[in-house]
Amino acid sequence: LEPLYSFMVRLRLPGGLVTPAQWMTLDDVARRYANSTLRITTRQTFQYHGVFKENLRPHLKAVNEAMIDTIAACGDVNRNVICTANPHRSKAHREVYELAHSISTHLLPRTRAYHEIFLGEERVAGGPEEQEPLYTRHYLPRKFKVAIAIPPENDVDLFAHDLGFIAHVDNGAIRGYNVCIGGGMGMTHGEPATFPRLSDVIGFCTPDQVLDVAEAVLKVQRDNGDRHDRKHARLKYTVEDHGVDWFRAEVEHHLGTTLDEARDFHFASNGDRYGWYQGEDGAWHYGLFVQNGRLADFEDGMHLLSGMRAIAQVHTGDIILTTNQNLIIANVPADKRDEIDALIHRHRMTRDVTPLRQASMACVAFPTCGLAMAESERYLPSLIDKLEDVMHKVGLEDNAINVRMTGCPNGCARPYLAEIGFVGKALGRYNLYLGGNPSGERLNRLYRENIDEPTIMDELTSLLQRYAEERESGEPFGDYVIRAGIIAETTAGRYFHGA
Ligand code: SRM
Ligand code: SF4
Repeated sequence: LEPLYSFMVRLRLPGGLVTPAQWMTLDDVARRYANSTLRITTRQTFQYHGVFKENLRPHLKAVNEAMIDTIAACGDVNRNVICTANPHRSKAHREVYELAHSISTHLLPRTRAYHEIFLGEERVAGGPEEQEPLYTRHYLPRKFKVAIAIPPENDVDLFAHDLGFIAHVDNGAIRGYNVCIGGGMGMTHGEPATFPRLSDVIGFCTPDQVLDVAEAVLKVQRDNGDRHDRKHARLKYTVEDHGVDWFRAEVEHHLGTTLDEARDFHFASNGDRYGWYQGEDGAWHYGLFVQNGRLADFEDGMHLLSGMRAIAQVHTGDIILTTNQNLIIANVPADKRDEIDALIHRHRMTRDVTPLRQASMACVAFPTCGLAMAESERYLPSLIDKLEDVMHKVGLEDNAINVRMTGCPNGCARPYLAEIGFVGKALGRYNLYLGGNPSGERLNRLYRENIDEPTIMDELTSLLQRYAEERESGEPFGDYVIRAGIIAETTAGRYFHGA
């Protein structure tokens, strides 16, 4: 008798767009082959949990029939390419969405193994001659992540990824992209040689150079990344070891040309927009808050899964996932808004959600993540309840403070960018980090180590009270704690653990 193996399935969905017809399939698959939930991830795609081994093939086949795959969603390859959400908002948004697809396709492994193993394609013996043109025989030293942002929005946390492109928009048209290299979040508790790092801007390229630049950066990492120590194998350490100038020179060597001078840019926020808003062409979009990305029919009557299914049945636009684990019902004609509103209402898909909760994010952690040291997705909502009470008492109920939690230091919810970050150490115990900023451009720093909920509440109650009394007009919490001397600013990843 075989153990009841159960899998997680992660889709490749560059830019996070799903048509209503695809949504129906993805929903069917969740109910038939998984645990009847859809989980929006921090990389703008879906994960399924609880897929039993016997259901794995039917699951992937069904998804494939909806023109979606899971290729390179995991592994030492280029992962799901993320971009500022919603191609229907403007011409520039459409362009970066298409670019996310192009980069994903360009950097996709060529192997047919996926089709052979999961989709029933005839199996062909591989051999040394069957080499990946880009990845060659040994693939990359480690995962590789690409993000594209359109300022002033930094919903993708542009500086958290191995490679980032910041669109330079002039008169509504994208003239090119600042190129950023060397971001990453993961670290290991107690190992200061591992640290989160923000990427560096190394220059500017034109839109038609982007694929070549992406390929060049990938190749520099492929050939120079550390293949001996997986904890030191991400591109961020290659940049730390060799220097930013060396890395840029290597990229330029592959390109056969130099990158242009970086352009100025300004990011205002790394959050999402909620409720109804209009795009450039007048069409409407509805940003729906999905707590920690979990779409399910909850026992308290909030039926997010069935509600979205009902919406997909009547919706004529698209549905877009965001990198903050939320979704957008996009491209809604004005005369369809009431119908969508009625469905949102009928399925109780929104509540009075505070700005604090809207700005919160948690990774999956227990029960499915094998690397979790503490709860995250299942715990953060109740901690937010308590923090909401404090916010209310000190008169901050209308304020958003970016709160993120992960069950271990791998950083899947990008907690080291949060104004208040919690990182699991053991069951019920977290490291508390302070000092990120709401535009996702500054790392936070460890404030208290290995603390339980009563201590978390004591610490944050007094800090929030001080913040309410002492903050300057418009000053975000993350800036305040630095100005008030509560925590020192982290100026670079290598100083994350001190100095
Ligand atoms: Fe992650 C591993 C979940 C985004 C850094 N991540 C995992 C695994 C697969 C655990 C494992 O290896 O066994 C988790 C599966 C949990 C489960 O039960 O579903 C997991 N990561 C997630 C998701 C679902 C978090 C979420 O709640 O949304 C995100 C799915 C991404 C996707 O759709 O592709 C997710 N992971 C991230 C991010 C954020 C991002 O990409 O923007 C990071 C930090 C950025 C970075 O890569 O530096 C991240 N995940 C990691 C790491 C640490 C990597 C490192 O460099 O140290 C691991 C562990 C590893 O790779 O060894 C990991
Ligand atoms: Fe799992 Fe850790 Fe990622 Fe959370 S941060 S999903 S606990 S690997």
